[in-house]
Order: sequence, then structure tokens, then C-alpha cells
Amino acid sequence: MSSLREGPTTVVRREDYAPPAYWIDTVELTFDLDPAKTRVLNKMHLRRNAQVPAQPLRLDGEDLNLARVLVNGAGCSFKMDDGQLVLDNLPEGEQGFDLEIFTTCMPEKNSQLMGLYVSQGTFFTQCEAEGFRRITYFLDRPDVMASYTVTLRADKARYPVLLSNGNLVEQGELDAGRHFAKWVDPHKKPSYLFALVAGNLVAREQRIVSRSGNEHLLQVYVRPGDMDKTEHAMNSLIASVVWDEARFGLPLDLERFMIVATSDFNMGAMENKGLNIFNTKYVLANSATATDTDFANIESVVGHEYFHNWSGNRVTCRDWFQLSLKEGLTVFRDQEFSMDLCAEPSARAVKRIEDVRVLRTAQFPEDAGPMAHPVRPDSYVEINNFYTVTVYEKGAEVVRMMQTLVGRDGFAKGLALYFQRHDGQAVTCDDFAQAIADANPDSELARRLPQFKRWYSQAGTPRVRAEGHFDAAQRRYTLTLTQSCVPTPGQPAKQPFVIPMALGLLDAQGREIAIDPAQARHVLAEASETLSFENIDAEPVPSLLRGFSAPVVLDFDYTDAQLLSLLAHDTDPFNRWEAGQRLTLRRALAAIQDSGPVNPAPLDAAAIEALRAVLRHDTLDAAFKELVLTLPSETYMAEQLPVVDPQRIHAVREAMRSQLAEALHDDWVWAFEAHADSGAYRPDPVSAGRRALTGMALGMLCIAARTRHDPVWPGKTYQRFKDAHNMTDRFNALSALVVSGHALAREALDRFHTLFQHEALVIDKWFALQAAAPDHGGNVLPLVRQLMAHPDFQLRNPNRARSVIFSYCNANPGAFHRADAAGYVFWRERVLEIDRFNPQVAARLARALDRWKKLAEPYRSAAREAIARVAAQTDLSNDVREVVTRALADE
Ligand code: B3K
Ligand code: ZN
Repeated sequence: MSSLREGPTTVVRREDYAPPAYWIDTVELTFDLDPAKTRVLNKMHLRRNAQVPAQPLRLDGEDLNLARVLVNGAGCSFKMDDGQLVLDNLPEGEQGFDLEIFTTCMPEKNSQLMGLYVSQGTFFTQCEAEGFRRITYFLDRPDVMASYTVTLRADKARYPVLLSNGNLVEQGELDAGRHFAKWVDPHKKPSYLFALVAGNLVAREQRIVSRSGNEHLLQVYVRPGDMDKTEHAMNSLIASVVWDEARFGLPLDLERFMIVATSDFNMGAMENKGLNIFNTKYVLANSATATDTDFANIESVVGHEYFHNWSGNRVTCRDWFQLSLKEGLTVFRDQEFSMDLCAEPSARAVKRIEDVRVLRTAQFPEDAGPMAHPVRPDSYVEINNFYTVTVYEKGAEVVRMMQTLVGRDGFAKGLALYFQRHDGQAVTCDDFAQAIADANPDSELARRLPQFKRWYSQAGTPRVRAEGHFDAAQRRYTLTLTQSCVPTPGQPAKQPFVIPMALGLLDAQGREIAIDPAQARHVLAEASETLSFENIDAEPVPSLLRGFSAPVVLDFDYTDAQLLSLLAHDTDPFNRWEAGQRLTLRRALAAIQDSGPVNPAPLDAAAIEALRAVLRHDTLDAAFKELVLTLPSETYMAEQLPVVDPQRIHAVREAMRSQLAEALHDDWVWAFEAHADSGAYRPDPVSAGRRALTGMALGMLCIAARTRHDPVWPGKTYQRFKDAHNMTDRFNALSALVVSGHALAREALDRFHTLFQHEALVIDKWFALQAAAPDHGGNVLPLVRQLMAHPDFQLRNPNRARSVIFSYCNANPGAFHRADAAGYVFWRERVLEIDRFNPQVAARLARALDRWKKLAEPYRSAAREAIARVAAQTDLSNDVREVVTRALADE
């Protein structure tokens, strides 16, 4: 219970799972909606679960005022125990009994945005994971699935639109200017998928006919005034419906499917059955206000929530430890959806690289830090802390490996079997893996299933060390692969994983050497294995872990020449990009670990020429070039080092970027001019790639202008900022001025604010850009404090809070880690301040110092002190307490 601040902290353990003592068959909810005091009448029909010993009924509840409890229409005795409503001596018998509970709650006081709350005068709900208990007393656990009938009553003028899950069966007028709407959900569901919305909203509507000939109504609800930003979300929804039917044979099972946008939301979006509720950030877009990245994110989040309709809603999780059952699978599905929508194969590769980049910069550190947990965790204090990149992104990689092991068609068969077996059930990750394996009995997955499932139970990122040996006399190349995995909290020793190792060999000219297809799909399952390749004439260059075929760290002592060859010739685009990253990373790490002042030119001529060749390449596409030319992030560099000096990393990366800006100056000019876009804005991957590359070129030219004392490019950039026809070009130009620290940045920022002062999502970008800007002599923290005093800053709005505070603490290591510890003081103040009203957001922020143990002094001690001071507070939420306790463990 996220708001409970008193009493001992309870650890929930997976091994303690027990089925519920009662089932709830039907729920009839009646809401009298009032922001100050909403009345909720909950009539349920319950049955004892005959499989478990008789025991009292314990219903979860939180922040509720209980007015009445009736059993079969008569008053009864009950008691409260640890926040739960406990009922004993309930009627026996198979027919079950009716339970009626009348409560009130205070939506306008609900600042944690869990349960029923008000955002800009509209009612919304968020129930996953345990928010339904803030609406009524219930068995608030995902394995209790019920049929819902919901009646909403509210003032008609203020709340003309009344929505809940399923189908609208009745609506009409009531006394005193009030009206009602009655909704029936034809599907049974767990309480976390319940939703209601009531307010003044407008909808874009589209009727579609699915493959099977059924008609459906799709609706995207937004505030009046936002209609012109709904087309892309609607198109994404239509594409999602079509894709799930075409790729996996999964149809839309509802007459009506609704998306509603709210500007106050703790996360991205929520897949409530038939009534998805979204953060505006993932709905609203037009070319004037949203960037290409926003467009792409909307497509993928709309897809993600829609795909949950099967993977999550039709088949749900037995308990919250199984969260990756729905999240890992659904992330995998949304990644595949975005890839399948790409017309060009190169755009698919770009998407894969972007996904891997997220995994390696966010999930690998999580897996190496104090919050490391298996994809299927074993215990938690607050489940909201486990909606993590491990459960989501690593979980998706585990599903992807299954697809690799059974093949694309085999995976589709496996998924079909999973839905056929478990439709309407609440199941486990084991059930999922079993279905995929059973549908593919001859596959590598079926053969190794128990070992493969270690991906679910063992935390930590495995490392694969590869060593090549060429025997010229025998014309044989041998490759020895050795896997290992370091201990993580509670898991001192690890067993070998099943690691799909897609690989190939290149000859001295960079041509692909033909090898046995089975070797190209090698699966590493032992601690160490050796592969032999015969008839090899000269030492080859191995291209390992192609397409990033497993979520591991790969160590191979490539020579520079080998990396240059891979970068120039590999047929696997992922490894081509990877070779470029290894080249620059290697030089960055050398410069970071050098003693003395930072080398102003960490890149050597060979690396620069290789990057120039990519930039000037005549067939590679722009998006791919932009990825290759982007240096590894400071966070990624930090992960490669045993001891981290964030200031030094920042200085080296900045030096490298300046060097690239200068050395490739004429090439950036060429890139900018050669990729100019013409015609109307379209957010497709090819034109987005061109905009990304021109944006990068402008950024580089503004950086180069600093040393060249060149007024021309910053001037051109400012002009482009003013004239841009779309937000991507405009924001890239603004960002080029801000990042290079040019004097025109201030003017551009002011103009930008004036232009978009009524567009909340754009103002979020304005805040975020400044809070994440490169630090110059410690200037960012005072600016961040100033931004928090800006009239547009609202701490209680999660998007706005994230735009300033998270951008600074999470996305700006060079500015956050200060020798005077002021960044950590700021972090501590904000964690405590936010925790008082929104523990979920506070706990996310608390994780910014997860990797404190790796920091060099004086950062390490100062960070520890800041965490300890948070932990010393007596009135912390469970959410934040769990994060800081784990951060300080095992000192
Ligand atoms: N299932 C929701 C996340 C709920 C988070 C609760 N703290 C969104 C998603 O993953 O689709
Ligand atoms: Zn999800």
C-alpha cells in the first residue's frame, strides 16, 4: 500500500503465493461523482474458493471512508485489521452470497494519482497495480476476475462524458442537472483493469471493419482544443488493430475501443479493458508541436497498450511477480510492430539499435546495481518499484530469444497455443514458456527449457568472453565462448544461461565467409564451448552476437583494424553500428583513465576517417548514420569503468564531440545541405532520419563555431529555428544553440516560450532542454532552481516535474555530480518533497543515485550521505524506503 507510512514494512514473497479464499463473480459499482466526496456503492457476488481451507474474507482498502456493509441485504459484523476489512461467519453454500459495501473517497485530494483522482476538472482512475483498493474494498489481486457493471452519475454540465469499460447500455437524465451512464464489460477482468473517466471531453471517432467482418468503433478522447492533435494516435490505433490480426491472428474483441488522454499521469499509459488512459505525451501530436521521436513514441505506446488487450487482459498475471508475463511480452510485441511498420530493412535495424541502446544504458546498470532483480522477481515491498526496465525491456529480450530459438513461425504457433490454453485465466511466466516450447517440440527451446528459464530467475547481465585462434597450418579458426555472471543481491552464484549467439565471419577484405548455418545460429549453453571453422585461409574477423541476439555483454579483444573492417563491411547492421561504438568507446575510456588534463583530441585519425566514411557513405541511410555518429552516452561509458568520475567522463565526451565537430566540419556542412527535406512533413522513418542527421549536423556546426569564432552557422541555426515548418527541425535548431552555449540561445528560448506558452507538452520540452544542457562551470543547478520558480513550473504535475528534476538528476550527469555535493542536496530535497504527495514519482527519482558505490571521491561519500539522510526520515513512503534501503544495503 503505497501511502501507508506507519507500521512495519511487509515484504511480499513469490513463494508465499496462495490462491484467494473467495472468488468474486460479479461487481456492480455505482458512483456518485463529486470531486470533494465521491460515493461508491459496490455490490458483489462472492463464493468461497473450495480449494482452500475456510477462512475469513479479507478485503483490501486504502484511504476510504466506510459507511455500510451488508451481507445478503442484512447488516453484519466486521472488523478492520491492518487496513483490511475482515468479515467472518459468512454464509456457506455453493450459491455464494451478496456483499454490499458503501464507501466514500476524496478524488480532488488524491495527489498520488492512484485510484480515483481529478485532473483539470476531469475524473480519471489508475488501478494497476493496487489502486482499485483506493476506490472500494476488494480482493485487489490479479487472479480474482469478475464481470463488471458500472453506473456513473454526475453533474451533466461539468461532466458531459461518462465512460467506463465495455459497452454503454443505458444513459439518461437525473434530477438537479445530473445524468447517468451505465456500462457493462462483456469480459471478466481483474480489478487492476477497471477504469472510469468523467469530464468535458471531445472524441475523434473512426469506424473500422476487422478481417473477420466485425464492426468496431475506435475513439480518441481529449480536451476540447486538442482535436487537431489526435490524428496520429488514431492512425496508430488502426495500424495496431490491423497488425495484431495479421501477424498473430489476434482480433479486437470489443465493439468499442477508447483511448483517453490526461495531462496528469504517473507513467506513460494504461491498458484498462476497452478504455485505455494515456498520458497526453503519448497521444497528442501534430507537426507543429511534436517531434519525430514523439510521433514514434506515440505509435509504439498506442500499439503497446492495444496489444495488452490480448497479452495482459485476455490472459493476465496470476500475481505481480509474473508482471513480465504481460510486460515483457507486450514490449516485444510493440517492438515488432514498430519494426514491421518500417518499409525499409535499414529502418528495422535502426529501431533494433535504439531498443538495444535503451537496454544497455538503463537496464544493464539496473542489473548491476542495488535494485537488481530477476525478470520474475522473488520479493518486493512496493510492487510499483518493480515496473522496471528489467521486467519490461529485459523481459522483452527473453521473449525475443524464445522467438530466435523456435523461429518466427514457431513463435506465432506458440503464442496461438498460449492464448488457446489460457484464455480468460491468470497465469505464470512458466505457463508462457511452456506453451511456446510445447508448440515447438523439436526446437532448441523445448530441449533446453528448464535451463532457458534461468533468464526468469537469475538477475544480472551475463558476460560472454570470446577468444579466437587461427591455425594457419590446419586452415582452422576456433572460437572459444565462455560465459559468466557476477553475483547480484541475494544471488551469490549463477548457473549458465542459454545464450543464442548469432555470428558470422568476415575475411580480410570484409567479405562474408560461408559457414555452416547451424554455427551461424550457435546456442551457448555450457559455461564454455569451442566452435571450429574449417577451410579458413586467413585469420577472419568474427562478427558476434549479431542483431544483439541475447542481452549480454560481449568481450572480444578486437584490434582497431578488425573494428574498422566491421564498421565498413559487416552485413549485420547492428554489428556495424556496434563496431563504431567500440572504436569511440575504447578511445574515450583511454582518455578518461589517463592521468593529467583531459586530452582535447581523444580520437585518432583512423577513427575520424572511419566516421567520415560513414557520414559520407552513398548508400547508408541517414538515420543509421546519425546513430553511428552519436558517441556512447556518459551513462554507458560510466558502466564500463570500475570507478566513475562523472566530471571527467563528461569532459572527455565533450572533447570528443568538439573534435568530431571540428575534424568533420566540411562533412557536416555537406550533410546538412544534402539531407534537406522538402515537401510536407511526414513522420516516416526515412524522412525522420534525414531530419535527425541535419539536426546533428547543425549541432556539430554550432559547436565548431565556438573555436572558429564563426557567427555564420549559429546565425543560420537561429534562422532555421525561426522558419522551421515542424517541431523536429525547430527543436533541433534550438537545441543546437543551447547545447553549444551560444549567446543566441537565450533569445531563441524566450521566443520559443512565447510561441508555445499554451502547449503544455512543448513547454515540458523547453524546461527539459535547459535542465539537461551541458554544464559550464556549475551553471546548470542554479538554472534548475530558477526553472522551478518559473510561473509555469508545477511540481505536482508529473510531466512537468520530470521535465526539470529528472532531466537534471538522471539525464545530466556532468551537471548533477558536483564536487560541492549541491546536486545531491537538491536531489534529497526533491525526493522528500515529492514523497509527501506522490510516492511513486518520488521513488523513481530516488533511483537516480542507484550507482553511487561506483563513484569516485568526493562524489561517493557525498552521495551516500544524501541517501542516508533520506533513509533517516521516519515518515517515508514504502516506495522510497525500499529504494534507499536497498541502495544502502551490504555496505
Ligand atoms: N501496465 C501499465 C503500467 C502500470 C504501472 C503501475 N505502476 C502500462 C503498461 O505497461 O502498459
Ligand atoms: Zn505494458
